[in-house]
Amino acid sequence: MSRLIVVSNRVNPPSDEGVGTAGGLAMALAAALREYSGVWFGWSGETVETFTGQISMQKVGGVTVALVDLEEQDREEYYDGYANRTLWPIFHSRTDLAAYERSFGEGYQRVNRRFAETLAPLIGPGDRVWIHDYHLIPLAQELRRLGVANRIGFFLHIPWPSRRLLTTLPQHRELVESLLAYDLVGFQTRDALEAFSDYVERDLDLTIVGGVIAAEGRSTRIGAFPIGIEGEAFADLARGETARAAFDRVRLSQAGRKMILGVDRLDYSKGLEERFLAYEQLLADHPDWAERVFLLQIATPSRDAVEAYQEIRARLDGVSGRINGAYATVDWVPIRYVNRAHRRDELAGIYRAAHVGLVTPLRDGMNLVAKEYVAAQDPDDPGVLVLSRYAGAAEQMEDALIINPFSREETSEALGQALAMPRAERIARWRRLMDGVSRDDVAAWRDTYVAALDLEGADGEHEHGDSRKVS
Ligand code: GDG
Repeated sequence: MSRLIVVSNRVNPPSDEGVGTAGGLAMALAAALREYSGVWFGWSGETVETFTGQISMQKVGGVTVALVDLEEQDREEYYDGYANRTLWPIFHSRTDLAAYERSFGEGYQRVNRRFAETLAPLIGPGDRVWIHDYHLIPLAQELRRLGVANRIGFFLHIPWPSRRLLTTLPQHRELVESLLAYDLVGFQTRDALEAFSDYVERDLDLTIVGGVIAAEGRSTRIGAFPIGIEGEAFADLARGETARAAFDRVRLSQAGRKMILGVDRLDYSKGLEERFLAYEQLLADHPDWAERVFLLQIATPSRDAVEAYQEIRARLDGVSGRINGAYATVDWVPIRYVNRAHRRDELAGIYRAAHVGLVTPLRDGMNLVAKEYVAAQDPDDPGVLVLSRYAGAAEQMEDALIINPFSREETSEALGQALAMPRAERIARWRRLMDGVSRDDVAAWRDTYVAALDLEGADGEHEHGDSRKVS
C-alpha cells in the first residue's frame, strides 16, 4: 500500500488531544498521519557517543514514529548550529544574529546524509515522502543519490528570504539547487513563493512555467500552501470543561479588566519586546486605560542552548520589569509575563477569555496562534485579533487589525481601537475570520499539498517511476 512518510527534525505527535503541549507543526503532522497511514521519521532528540543509524519504532497517539539518535557534535553543528544559528536568523531577516561557521554547514550536510541513509531502507514502492522544514532542505538530494525515485515533497514552515538576504549565506546556491531534487516545494505564502521564484530566475537563470521549474531532466513544482489548524476541533476544545475552568479562573482574576493576550515561543522573531513597548505606549498615551486593562504574555522558552535566545529572554525580563515598575499600582500589574507551558485545552480557555489577541511577529512563516485565537472565541462576544503584517497569516486574515509591529504608535493605536471596538463590528470581523479558519484548515492544507505532490511535471511526463531503484 502507498504510504505517506513524513520526515521532520523532531518527532512529537501529541499523545492525547488537549493534554499535550505539542506545537502547531506537531498537531498538523499528526493529523496528516492519522488520515493517511504512514510513518513519521526524525531525530529522537537524544544523543549517543557514536551514530549507529539504529531506528527505534514506536506507536504514539495512533501514529507510527521512527526515531534515530544523533551524536553530540551533530546537535551542536546541525541543530543548534546551522539550523538555529544560521538558517533561522537569515530566513527571519536577522543576518545580524547569523553565524556563518563552516563546521555548521558540514554538520548540516552530514546529518542530512545520515538521515537519508537511515530512511532509505524504510521507503517502499509507491510511498510518498513529505519532508518538513529548514533543518532538512538537502534531504531529497541525499535520498536521490541513494537511488530513491519516489515522489518527494518539501514544505517550508518559515519565511523564504529575499535574494539579498539569502546571498549572505555562503552556500546559498547549493542550498537552493538541492531543492530541485524535490517533486514539490511548498511555501506558506505567495510572498515566500515570489521571493524563491525571484532567486531561481535571477540567480540560477532558470525559467518557471506554470509553477514548474525544469532543470537537468527533472521538474520541480512550486506553490503556496498556507498551513491551517484543526479549526472546528479547536473551537470545541475552547468550549470544553478544562477550557471553561481556565476561562473562569482568568476572568475571575481579571476583576472586570480587559485582557490583551500574547502566546509565543520565546523567540526574537516574535516581536515580543516591540509588543511590550507598544503596550507601554498605550498606557502612556491613554492614562484612562490604566488599571482597566492588562497584558498577559505567555512565552515558553525554546532553544535555550543558543545565546541569542538567552539574550532575548533576559531583555524581556528587563523590559517587562521596567514597565511594571513604572506603571503598577498596589492592586494592578500591567504585564503578567509567564514562561510556563500550558496544556492545549487550558490555552484554548485563556484565548477565549482575552478581549484582544496580540500577534506581532517581525517575521513569521504563518503563525498558528492567530488562527487558534480566532477559533477559540465566543461567537456572541468575540475578541479582536491584532496581527502583524509580517506574519504569513496576514495574507489570509484581512479582517484582523493589521499592523506594522516595528511602529509602536501604529500598534498602540490598534490596541486602543480593538479595546473600544463595538460588539457588532467585533462579531462581523470575527465571523469572516472564522469562516476562513474553518475552511482553510489543516485538513485542507494537507490534502491540497498531497494532491499537488501526486501531480506530474508540466509536460505530463513521469520524471521518475514510483518504485525505488538502486543505482
Ligand atoms: C513554525 C513557524 C508556523 C505556544 N505556547 C504553548 C503552546 N504553544 C503552541 C501554540 C501554537 C504553536 O505553539 C506555535 O505555533 P506558531 O505558528 O505560532 O509558531 P512556531 O513554533 O514558530 O512554528 C510558524 C508553524 O511553524 C507551522 O507551520 O506557523 O510561522 O515559525 O500552536 O498554541 N501550546 C501549548 N502550551 C503552550 O504554553 N499547549
